[in-house]
Amino acid sequence: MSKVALITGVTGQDGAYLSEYLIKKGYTVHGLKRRSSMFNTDRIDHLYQDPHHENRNMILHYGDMTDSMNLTRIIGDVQPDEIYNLAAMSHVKVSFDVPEYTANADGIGTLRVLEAVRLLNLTSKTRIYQASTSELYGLVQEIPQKETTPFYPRSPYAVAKLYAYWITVNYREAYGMHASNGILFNHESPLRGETFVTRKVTRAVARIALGLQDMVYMGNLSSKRDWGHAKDYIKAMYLILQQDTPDDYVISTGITTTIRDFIKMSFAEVGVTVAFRGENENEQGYITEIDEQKFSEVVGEEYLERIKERIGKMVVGVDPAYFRPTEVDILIGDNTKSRTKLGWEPTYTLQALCQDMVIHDVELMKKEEYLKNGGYKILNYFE
Ligand code: NAP
Ligand code: G4F
Repeated sequence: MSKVALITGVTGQDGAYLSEYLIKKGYTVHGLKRRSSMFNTDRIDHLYQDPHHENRNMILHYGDMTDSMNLTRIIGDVQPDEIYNLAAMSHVKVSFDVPEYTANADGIGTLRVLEAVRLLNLTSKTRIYQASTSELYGLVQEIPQKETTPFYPRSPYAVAKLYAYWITVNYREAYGMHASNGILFNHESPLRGETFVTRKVTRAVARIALGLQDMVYMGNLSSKRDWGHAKDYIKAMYLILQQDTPDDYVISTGITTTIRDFIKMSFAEVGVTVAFRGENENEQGYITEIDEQKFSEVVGEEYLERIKERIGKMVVGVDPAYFRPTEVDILIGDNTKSRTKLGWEPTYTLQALCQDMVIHDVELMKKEEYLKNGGYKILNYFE
């Protein structure tokens, strides 16, 4: 009998990689998808099977984290061995705009899942993974952060996730449920949402290299993040649920980098050297040099003349509109527990991750429809 997993947030970055990973392991994967006016299944289209297909191993259900009744019905119908609760309004800056909704979906949504499992008498059958976050550390109380570091959330998103973290611990202790938190530090990939900082940068680098746009406006360039590859991090989620006893784990690389340095690394992937001058909102990044051979190999010789005209010109500016009311200045995780207890370790370096994203975005932006439409799909618009 194959194992049955239910993934909330199946259409997101992690949901897509995790679905693929579990299907390869022989699981039947059920995914919770909220209704939208467009399909919004781009990340999982290659896995989706038509309902008329026999013996499907990927099945989608309409549902929403804000609707207890549908969650309870779906969990009752699916009788999952494992639930991966990944659904969330996951953008920190946007959570300041929609704090009540964020609390409902990210905080109470987690309670709804746990309570459904309890009410359906599935506590001894169903294991639960809760997508907790390094944002819980916020105004960090210790460097690096580990499982015992006190939390100090700095956004409505992080406060909602704090509730989700503790309600997961509480259900584990109160009802003996196999419910665990993965405290995941930032993880990125070519599937990352376009308004998170790494993807915003790699898309912009690709478009600037191809001459489709002149520059990009960013927010705080000095904050530091511990970035890993989502493909590594979803493996940790799986491992957490395979343990005999439930527990909470930090998943991180242990290396932290500024946004500024990630921008430089991303331009370097296409052979473009960028230097910064100025401070705070007056800081600017401009092109100082071009490695013509590298640029030609990665982007294409036909784009070389245009980018050479940009030497000495500004390609990165700062717009305070992207600053957050309260910022998380530095995140760096100590992954000793996950290494020793789960046997997990990251396989991608930051440079390999950056290269994966930049090359993907160069190819994406070259596609005819992006060029035809100008590809102006929200780069500088939101967050
Ligand atoms: P993501 O790409 O933003 O995906 C979020 C998923 O949740 C999407 O499928 C989204 O559906 C769904 N969703 C949002 N609100 C919902 C609602 N009310 N009902 C049902 N589904 C809803 O996020 P991710 O990067 O894959 O992250 C997965 C989880 O890990 C999230 O809980 C996030 O907060 C957490 N996390 C992420 C990171 C990271 O660095 N990526 C680090 C730590 C923790 P749509 O496709 O319809 O929008
Ligand atoms: O990429 P970000 O938006 O990610 P953030 O806020 O760290 O949150 C992500 O990681 C969390 C794990 O720690 C997850 F829980 C959460 O769901 C999400 O996936 O921003 C990273 C940093 C911030 O300091 C931000 O101020 O980049 C800075 N930044 C600078 N300019 C920018 C920009 N962030 C965005 N999104 N856009 C900018 O233009």
